Amino acid sequence: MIVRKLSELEPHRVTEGKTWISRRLVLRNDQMGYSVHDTIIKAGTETHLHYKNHLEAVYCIQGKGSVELVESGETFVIEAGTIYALDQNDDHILRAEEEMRMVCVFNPPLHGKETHGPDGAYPVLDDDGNPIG
Ligand code: 9YT
Repeated sequence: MIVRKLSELEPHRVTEGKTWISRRLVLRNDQMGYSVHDTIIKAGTETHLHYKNHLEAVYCIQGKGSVELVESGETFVIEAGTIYALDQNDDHILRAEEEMRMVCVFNPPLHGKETHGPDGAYPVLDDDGNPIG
């Protein structure tokens, strides 16, 4: 069994983007088949994301903002107690009115070394952190 505390995460489990900081509680090398992140989205920010190679579910447990689907322009209010699941690898824009705290689950799991491409996607990495495919 794996037991891990947010307050004791090793540095390789913490990654910061321009608009967010993500604490990866479970990663690919834990061999669970998904990764689990506790992510803070900074207040007043806008983030364009398009996980073409991953399915992501995002459960907001704190704060308020919105998510816009780029293709349709449809916008949804996201607040504590709301989950959105990008089941169509949806191209989207996340806007944080307030600081938001999100629990994110990725399938396939993130390795931890990924960086967002200009298109908002992450590559799929193997156990050694090398690109697959
Ligand atoms: C909600 C979202 O996808 N934010 C970007 C960071 C991502 N959760 C990650 O890499 O942990």
